[in-house]
Amino acid sequence: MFDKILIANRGEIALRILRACKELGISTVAVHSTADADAMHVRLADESVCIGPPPSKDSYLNIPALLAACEITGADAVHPGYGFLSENARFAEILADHNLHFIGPKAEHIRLMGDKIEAKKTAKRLGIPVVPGSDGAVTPDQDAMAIARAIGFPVLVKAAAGGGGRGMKVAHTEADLQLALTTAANEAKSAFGDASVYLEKYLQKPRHIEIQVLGDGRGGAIHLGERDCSLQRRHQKVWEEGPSPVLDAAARAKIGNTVAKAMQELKYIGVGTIEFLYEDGEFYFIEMNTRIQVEHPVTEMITGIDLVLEQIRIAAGGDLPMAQDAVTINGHSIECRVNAENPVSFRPSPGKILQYHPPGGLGVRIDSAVYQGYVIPPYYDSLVGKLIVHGKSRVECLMRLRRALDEMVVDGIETTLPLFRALVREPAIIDGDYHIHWLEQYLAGQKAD
Ligand code: MV4
Repeated sequence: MFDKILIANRGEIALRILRACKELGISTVAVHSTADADAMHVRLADESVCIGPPPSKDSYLNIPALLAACEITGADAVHPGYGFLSENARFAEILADHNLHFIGPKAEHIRLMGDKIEAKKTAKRLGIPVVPGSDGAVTPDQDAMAIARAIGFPVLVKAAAGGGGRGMKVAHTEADLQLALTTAANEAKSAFGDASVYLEKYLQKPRHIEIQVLGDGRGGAIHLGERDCSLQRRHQKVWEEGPSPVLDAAARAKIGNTVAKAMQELKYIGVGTIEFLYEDGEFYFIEMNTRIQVEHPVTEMITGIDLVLEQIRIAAGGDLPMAQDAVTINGHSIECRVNAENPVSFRPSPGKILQYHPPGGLGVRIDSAVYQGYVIPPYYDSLVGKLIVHGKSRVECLMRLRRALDEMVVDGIETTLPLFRALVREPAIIDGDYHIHWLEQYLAGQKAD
């Protein structure tokens, strides 16, 4: 087991990792920019190192500074959290070159899943259902039209190096296709340095359902059910829940076992999330994330498995916590990402938190690193904290969420709490009857009112 873990992140996920380390008896090194000197994870870590000025490129993305911090403190492993360097294969390799352990998948798997074309080819080879589309990259001069006709319009042009919604263009008709290809390729070239694009059938109103997996790196892998993340705004998840309101046990077992088997074949190590679009009872693979995700607490609440603790144990050579048939989905969990943003315009609202009262009670969890008097810096994401609620059923979970939201106080800055107080009372949400475009249509309707 590791003696000392350097947490190469900030905010709530740094605190989350720190908690798992403490429960494993592992000492912790916090790193921070000058803007985060008063951050909670710095206060609670055994040691802390300032790694640079506020801009991420000069601090949390500064690999030489992170290596120096490992050297100074004698850390033997690094946990990247999510975002920043968490899916940077080169970082994983550099750590290995310095005899430091990267708590995450093998660099080859990070690289593989970072290329959306290779990821899709691998998924298909491993028996995971994928969206109908081109077999690899298409070039504007290549007969992309024939491929698009075979798929059927509307089609989506996607950047191989994209992901998370970046570098996507819809072509509704043949006339649109050439422009969509050229625009997507040019944008991909300037955004990612790689102009490769591929085609997919455009699914009009799917849900976003992702499967959590855990692999031991030796051919063992289990799935831990799904999270429905369809409520998004501009590709930012807002409300995530598990299990999905539209999946039954048979559908869950079928797709879960398909994914677990694929991870066994890959000899995948650590946590991973396979993202699907789900429409008319069919799953379509779109991407795989090779990191711990913001919304991991939803899975923890319904399975009772501490995903970050398992991530660390498995990285140190440990076995999976249980066999697949011991994984049970108990009750229902919903996570709301409370951001320091105006709830209508979503304009960031950094500043000092004057009053902070988190809700409590049975089945209520707050993953947050803020406190009364904390100043939210303008340099990073605007997450105040994640309100995660669990109930024996979705109805009980919704009622508990409504109570917790009404109890929560964050004064001094604007937050998206009012949005969640409205959503939890919205009939379509109460019925679980929504898709990936539902929230933006709802917000547009609010603005129109
Ligand atoms: C799609 C799609 C429809 N059809 N692919 C957006 C980000 C990345 N995860 C993939 N995304 C999409 N891929 C096909 N073939 C619609 C989206 C999409 C989306 C997906 C999940 C959650 C929210 C979304 C919002 C807009 C578009």
